[in-house]
Amino acid sequence: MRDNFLWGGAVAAHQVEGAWNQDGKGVSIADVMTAGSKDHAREITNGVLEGKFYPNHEAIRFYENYQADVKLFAEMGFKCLRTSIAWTRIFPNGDENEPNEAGLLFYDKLFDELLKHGIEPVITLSHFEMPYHLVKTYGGWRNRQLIDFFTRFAETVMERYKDKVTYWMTFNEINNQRILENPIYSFTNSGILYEDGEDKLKTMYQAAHYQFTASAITVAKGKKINPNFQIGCMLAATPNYPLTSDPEDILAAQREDDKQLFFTDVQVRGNYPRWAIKEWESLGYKLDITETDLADLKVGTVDYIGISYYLSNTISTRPEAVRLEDDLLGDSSLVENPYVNMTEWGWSVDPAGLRYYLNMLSNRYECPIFIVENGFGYADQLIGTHVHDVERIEFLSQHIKEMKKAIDLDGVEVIGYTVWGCIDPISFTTGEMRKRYGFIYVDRDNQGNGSLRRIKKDSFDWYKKVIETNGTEL
Ligand code: BGP
Repeated sequence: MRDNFLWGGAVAAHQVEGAWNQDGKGVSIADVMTAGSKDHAREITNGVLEGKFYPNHEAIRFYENYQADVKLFAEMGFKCLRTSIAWTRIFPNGDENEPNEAGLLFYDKLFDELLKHGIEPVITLSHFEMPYHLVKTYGGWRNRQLIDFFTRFAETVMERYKDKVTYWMTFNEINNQRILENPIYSFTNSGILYEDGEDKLKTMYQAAHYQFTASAITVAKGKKINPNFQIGCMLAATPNYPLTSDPEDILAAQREDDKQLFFTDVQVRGNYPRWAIKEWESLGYKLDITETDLADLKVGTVDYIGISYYLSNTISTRPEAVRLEDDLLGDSSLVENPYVNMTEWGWSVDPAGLRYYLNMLSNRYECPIFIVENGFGYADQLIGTHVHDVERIEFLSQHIKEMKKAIDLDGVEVIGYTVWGCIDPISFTTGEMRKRYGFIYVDRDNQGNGSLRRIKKDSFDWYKKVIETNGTEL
């Protein structure tokens, strides 16, 4: 493990900050989504607030508590904190010409606080929190104008924080928009709700193209602002295993990997993979892709790949395979893997999959990888003043071991590892508080009750030791 390895934690503005309409902040798409649970989906409202419970409005009030929270991160020895800049604090509606100074000031204060403790901010520019106004008025990323709005936002913050932030990422889990069957993904990635009968795949490709272009322009602009900037993409990394050695299963799994890596292919290599161009031809898609866009994609390739890793998928076309209820891929190919366990939320637990995927990315792209999310969602119990989260310690320790094998034995270049939800956040997919990830417990429940008091879990001291020993003591 290198000495300057970036150990730390990760959150996103909308999942922790709260203060959803304070100091000039505009309404983001996260602010119009109601609470859900593992059994009922979050509702995407039309932005008219009708007494429903919107968990992101208050979240865990990091906006007011950031100093005390950063102190706890420092106590664990964090080298970095990954968070996002809420687009709506800077450009409340997204289409203004001038930024909101109060919003810019908040991140000045947050980054100064982090740096004071020797913690480097790692910043995502768009983490499921675009201005809702851009959805209503422009149709979200269906619209080419979004490229200008996004790049103006990106340029503004990169200019402002050029001496405080080195590591940036453009779009969080950009490949999630590939999941066409669950509206939460198109809405949070792209601000798009598909209409009945719409060719979702075509719309998705168009929106992704505008995002790729915006990302590439951002990389180019960022490098002009500060040549030392490291600007990455961000991929939800989910290996797709074939269930059997039936060649059809192998091909189906390979195709699924390709669909996921389509996004990284463009952002790392700067051009579209050949299979995608063939697919567009055969489906008769004429996308709005200009020569200038293609030139931008070539110039604005990323410096590193940020990944989130939680689980693996298993794929089969065979009739006897046991299909998963939650068929996110939309073609009934997701099946049970008899070799891995599932969490309460149906996420497989597969530490070796992390090593496998790191190798795959490293071999395919030969570029540095930053694990910016890995974590264990669990319904932790507060017993007296303690949370004995042994399951989380076990999960993280197994994953770090596999990461170390990838680094030490396989030569993969991993620059850092940040544990998702280092302080309990609002869950993104379910909007719950009950699905916790933190080293720090936050006293708040699914209905929004609780004192918001912070309590160290057992994993707090464990992770402190991991960082102190640079991953030796697990
Ligand atoms: C990723 C997101 C995060 C985060 C995490 C855990 O997809 O980038 O925002 O929340 O998943 O997901 P969840 O909160 O739904 O358990």
